[in-house]
Amino acid sequence: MRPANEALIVIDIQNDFCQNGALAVIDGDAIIAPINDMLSDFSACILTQDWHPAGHSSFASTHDGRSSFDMIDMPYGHQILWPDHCIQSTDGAAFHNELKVEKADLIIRKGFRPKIDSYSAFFENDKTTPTGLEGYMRTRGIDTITIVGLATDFCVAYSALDASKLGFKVTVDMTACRSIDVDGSLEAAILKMRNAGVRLKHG
Ligand code: VGL
Ligand code: ZN
Repeated sequence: MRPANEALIVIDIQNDFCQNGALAVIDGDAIIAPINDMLSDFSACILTQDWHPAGHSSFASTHDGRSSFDMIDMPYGHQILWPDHCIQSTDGAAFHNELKVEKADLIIRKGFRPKIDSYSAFFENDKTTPTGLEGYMRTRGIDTITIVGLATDFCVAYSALDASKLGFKVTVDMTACRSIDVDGSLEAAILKMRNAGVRLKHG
C-alpha cells in the first residue's frame, strides 16, 4: 500500500471515452484493468468525471456551422470543439462498469459550467476557476500525485501541468493512459509535461 501522502487521480474513465462512446479514445478500455489494480494500491484515490450540461459551449453542435475538432476562440482562449459527450446523467457520462468506483474517496465533476470547458482536475480552462481539488489534497496532507486515465493529451496532461504548477510531485503513468491525438496534441502535451518536471512513467 502506498503511503498516505500519495494520491492517485483517475481521469474520466467514462463510457463516452471508451469503446463505442461519443468521443471514444482508441484502446481506452485497455487501461481499466491496470487502473483497478492501482486503485487497490493507493490509500487516497480520486476519480474525475467529465460532466457537461446539454448544449455545452465545448460541443460543436452548440455553434452554427462548426464541426467537431474545429478550433474556436473563447473569452478564455482557444477551445477545440468536441462531439457531444458526457452529458450529465446520461449513460455516456457514467463510469465504465468495470471501473472499481467503490475504491474512490472522492469523485470530482468538471465541465459543468455551460460557458467554460474544464480539462484539468484542478482548474477550468480559464486557468483561474478552481475545482476545489487543491484544497482537498492539501488538507489530506498529500504532496505526491500519480495521474492515469483518458485522455493523455487533454484531461490527463492539463491535470498534470496544474498539479505540477501547484507544487505537487507528479507522475503520469503512461501505461495507464490513452490519447485522442488531434493535430499533434499528444506530442505537444508530452513536451509540456516534460518541461514542467512531470515524471512520465513508461513501464
Ligand atoms: C476530455 C475532451 C473533452 C478528456 C474531456 O477527458 O480528455 N477531452 N472533454
Ligand atoms: Zn468534455
